[in-house]
Amino acid sequence: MNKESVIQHILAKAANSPRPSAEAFAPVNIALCKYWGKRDEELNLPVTSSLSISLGPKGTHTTISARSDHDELIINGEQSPRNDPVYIRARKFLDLFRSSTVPFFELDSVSSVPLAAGLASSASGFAAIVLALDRLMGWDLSMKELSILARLGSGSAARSVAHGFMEWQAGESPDGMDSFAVPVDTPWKDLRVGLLTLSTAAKKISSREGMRLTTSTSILYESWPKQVKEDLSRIKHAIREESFALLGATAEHNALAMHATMIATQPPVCYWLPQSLEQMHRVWALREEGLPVYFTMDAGPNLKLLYEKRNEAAVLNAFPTAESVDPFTK
Ligand code: 2P0
Repeated sequence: MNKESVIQHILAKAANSPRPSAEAFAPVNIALCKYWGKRDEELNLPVTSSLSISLGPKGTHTTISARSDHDELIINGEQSPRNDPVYIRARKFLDLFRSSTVPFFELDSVSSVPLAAGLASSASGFAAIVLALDRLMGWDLSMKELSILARLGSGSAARSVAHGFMEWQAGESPDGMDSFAVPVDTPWKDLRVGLLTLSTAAKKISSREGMRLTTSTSILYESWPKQVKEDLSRIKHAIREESFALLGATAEHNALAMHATMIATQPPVCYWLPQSLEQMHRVWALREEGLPVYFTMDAGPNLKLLYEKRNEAAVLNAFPTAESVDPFTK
């Protein structure tokens, strides 16, 4: 099964009333229970389910227009050079949606997080393209279908088609029609995420390559699906009960378990910098002193702190460079 046939299947029943231009916003999402490993690389089908929280106003705003002659891609105000990997990936994704009525696109994408720095910019980027395309072409697709299309661009983009908590259900079907994200509809008004950016340099090993190395060579990967099953159920329980300690402890443990599987890869996939470890120790020390703060980390050296509104001042006092985000404002 390839991407083209999945798209054909989804668009076969879709409406079709193109307009000249459309725009959309998709939020960044931070996984509390991570996606790490694919069972199908072509369709970005995951080995396990995962669960994330979006970052409210942080994300990607994309304007897309139909063009008849050639593509025009502007990312963060810059006309990307043709050999830039971000540009190549976006163009390849757009290739999947060209038609005789709309052979080329003009895309203007502005992201409020650094590209390729483990801050999930590709997730909001691909989700925003899909949401904007849906409006441009007048497809009027369901959230499930939009999530499937976004997944074809980047796995984690499946979770960026809506705000709030999103659970990406792994599914079982080889065509991935049952692999999409659904909202976990429980707003948690007092939850906060602190972005502790230690480096914005592009990562040396892409998530795709990191996942490939981990699934094929890490001796610890065997236990990952079992870990996710337990963590996912704990996190869903924590969300239902608004139990912050359970949410924070499970999310932190899940992130560390994911990084352990990566580090046990040959050659090692280690996204941490010395500063990352230093900040982890600071979080643990603060917790020992009684401040309920936890962290999660993705495929990069930066920490995302988890805490509640009532402890926001204390967390920002301890981490003055952190940017505090209320996930449930837009
Ligand atoms: C996540 N990450 O659940 C995990 C945790 C990074 C660590 O999803 O190859 O950019 O496009 O499917 O989605 C980053 O991987 O990878 C990611 P592709 P993606 O957020």
